[in-house]
Amino acid sequence: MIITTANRAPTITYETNQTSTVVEGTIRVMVGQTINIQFNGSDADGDALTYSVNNNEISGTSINGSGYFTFVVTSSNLNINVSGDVPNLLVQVIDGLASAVVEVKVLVCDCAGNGTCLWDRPLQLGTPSYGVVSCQCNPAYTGLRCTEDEDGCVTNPCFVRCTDNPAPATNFTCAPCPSNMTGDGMTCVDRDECAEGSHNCAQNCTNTVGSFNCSCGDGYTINPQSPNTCTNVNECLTGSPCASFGAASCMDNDGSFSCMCNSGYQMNAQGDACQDILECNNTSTCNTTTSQCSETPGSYQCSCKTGYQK
Ligand SMILES: [Ca+2]
Ligand SMILES: [Ca+2]
Ligand SMILES: [Ca+2]
Ligand SMILES: [Ca+2]
Repeated sequence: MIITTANRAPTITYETNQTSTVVEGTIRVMVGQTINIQFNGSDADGDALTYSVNNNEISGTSINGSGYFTFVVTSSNLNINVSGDVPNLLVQVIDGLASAVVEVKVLVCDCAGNGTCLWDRPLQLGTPSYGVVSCQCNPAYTGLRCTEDEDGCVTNPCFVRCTDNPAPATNFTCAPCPSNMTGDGMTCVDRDECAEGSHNCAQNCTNTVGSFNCSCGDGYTINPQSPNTCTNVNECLTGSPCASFGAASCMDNDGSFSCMCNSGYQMNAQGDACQDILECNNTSTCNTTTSQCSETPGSYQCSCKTGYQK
């Protein structure tokens, strides 16, 4: 007599290894790590059991005959595309006729070591059952997976030229301000060359935006061959600056000129005119016994008194 009974389906349970972090039934793993799980199938009929992972949809997964599961988690193994169906990580045990299936929920952090894993949604890719979490990139990095060097020059922060600092350095470096300006490279303002003493004017300096101008004081004029230097003006060559002095001649000097009274004249007390020297006031000018002194402009004459001759 043959007794037949209906096949009873197997059951399956699992334990993650000690190193896996499991939160609310979901394994949290960093890219580069390996997940190991021991699956335990049992069958009330004592049938031989075979384990499998869902049709090899996910690269890097394997399970041996004892139910020991391995998943080498790399970026390329994840097999989650931006578009298209997201696979579920399913492990199956079959007794030849019936099977039991269990889903392993996995969230992966793939921030290239340059960011913080945002384990809470929104996800970067996939589903809450099998997905990649978003990254909060460290300041020097950007991109979905924090693999790109953030361009510190995007906001054009420099006055002249911006150079991005390569990660892991942050921010940017500004070229120096133009030589005629001063500042930190982000902000450049006109230099006051006159106030800071960096001008090369021989005499007077006047600041301008972007440069400065040289000028000369009275008695000097800008040297056309060297506009920062000043040359003496020869006032004696222009007009007759001593005309008001009368009998005077002009003597140029560096920065000015003087009016010198001609021979026979002397400067008056006010210093503004040449007056005739009254030689006859000096009794020794002519021999008063034999001659008569008479003034002439700029000189004098001794004329013989009656009874005398030269
Ligand atoms: Ca950068
Ligand atoms: Ca200036
Ligand atoms: Ca002069
Ligand atoms: Ca005289």
